Amino acid sequence: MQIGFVGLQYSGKTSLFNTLSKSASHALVQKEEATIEVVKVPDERLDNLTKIFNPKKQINATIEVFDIPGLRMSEDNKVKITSTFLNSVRNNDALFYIIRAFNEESVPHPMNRVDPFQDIKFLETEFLLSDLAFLETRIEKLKKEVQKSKDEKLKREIPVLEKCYAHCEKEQPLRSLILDENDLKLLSGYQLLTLKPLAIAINYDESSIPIVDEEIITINSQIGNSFATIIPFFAKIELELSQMGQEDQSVFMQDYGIKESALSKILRTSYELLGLHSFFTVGEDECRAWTIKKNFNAQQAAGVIHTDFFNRFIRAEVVHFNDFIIHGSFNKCKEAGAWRLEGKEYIVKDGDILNIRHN
Ligand SMILES: Nc1nc2c(ncn2[C@@H]2O[C@H](COP(=O)(O)OP(=O)(O)OP(=O)(O)O)[C@@H](O)[C@H]2O)c(=O)[nH]1
Ligand SMILES: [Mg+2]
Repeated sequence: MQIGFVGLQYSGKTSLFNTLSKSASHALVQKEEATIEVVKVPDERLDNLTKIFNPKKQINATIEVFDIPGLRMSEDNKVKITSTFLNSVRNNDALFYIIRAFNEESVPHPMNRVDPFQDIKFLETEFLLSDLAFLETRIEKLKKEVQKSKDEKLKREIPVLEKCYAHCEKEQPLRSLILDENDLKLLSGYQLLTLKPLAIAINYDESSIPIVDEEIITINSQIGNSFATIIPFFAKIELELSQMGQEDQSVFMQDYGIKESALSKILRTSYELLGLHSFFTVGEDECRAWTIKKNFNAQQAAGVIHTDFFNRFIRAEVVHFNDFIIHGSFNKCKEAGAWRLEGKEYIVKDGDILNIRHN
């Protein structure tokens, strides 16, 4: 799963990116000019399991974060979207607009303003235009092809694309269009930008901390029904925060009145946007968190561990993390009836500890 940081130049994308990478793993991959990093998802439950099982290693779930260079002013004094930029944006499962709300004279804004709402609108409009242009071309091309080939499968695409086009024409992002599973499947290859799950992360000054909740309410009402989650963060102080030990961090956050770190907000929001959650496997060798879609059944979850586990699935032994902590061991869980054998249709819950029986 990959999330992308998208925005105008100097909005704080790399600063935020660095707060994530400082506090996490360091598998740094350079891709063209943009940077991708594999970020460990912190999970206290997994830390607890590691304390109990004392395995050789702990493996956290990971998520890939893509820091895309921002849009800048070109020679003709306009901020223009480039195809390199759009291609970088397309490559993500979910987008985070990183929006500037901090004032800093030494850092220019490409349009000489500090106005979060206008910046959000700018990005939304550009992405809508990109989707519109794509849909228009695609519909035209499909119609010609269908006329020639009479291909029924291609023919079925046309009304779905036309529905999308009409929605974009009303200046509404595709995220807000009701689409069924078939529509979504058909559209999935197209990487439409306004269909991607979206969060808007706004970068405030530390002096704005006391008024940030109000600010977010205002911006929420300004953007209306755009189906995006808005989260505030404070790049400058959070960078300091990410370099501290855990205890200092909590003292520091309390002093500043920061309720949750940017890292935690970004990862939590990513899981929500993408409809993900975690299950665990435990043992002497490793305690590990695995990421799955919320509707995955036991067999699909087993397949995330290993394709053989999917193919040769028999049953899953299941104990929920909370029960495990209450009872203290698998045997005690069995005695208490908190240990279960589930078949492949069982929908795995967030925090389940699984052991897959296979042949
Ligand atoms: N005062 C202040 N400065 C900030 C804040 N966030 C970022 N900056 C500064 O703004 C400048 C740009 O920050 P970056 O994080 O590099 O911005 P970016 O979005 O990655 O920029 P591009 O990659 O060029 O698109 C740096 O000098 C930062 O130190 C903030 O919250 N407050
Ligand atoms: Mg940057």
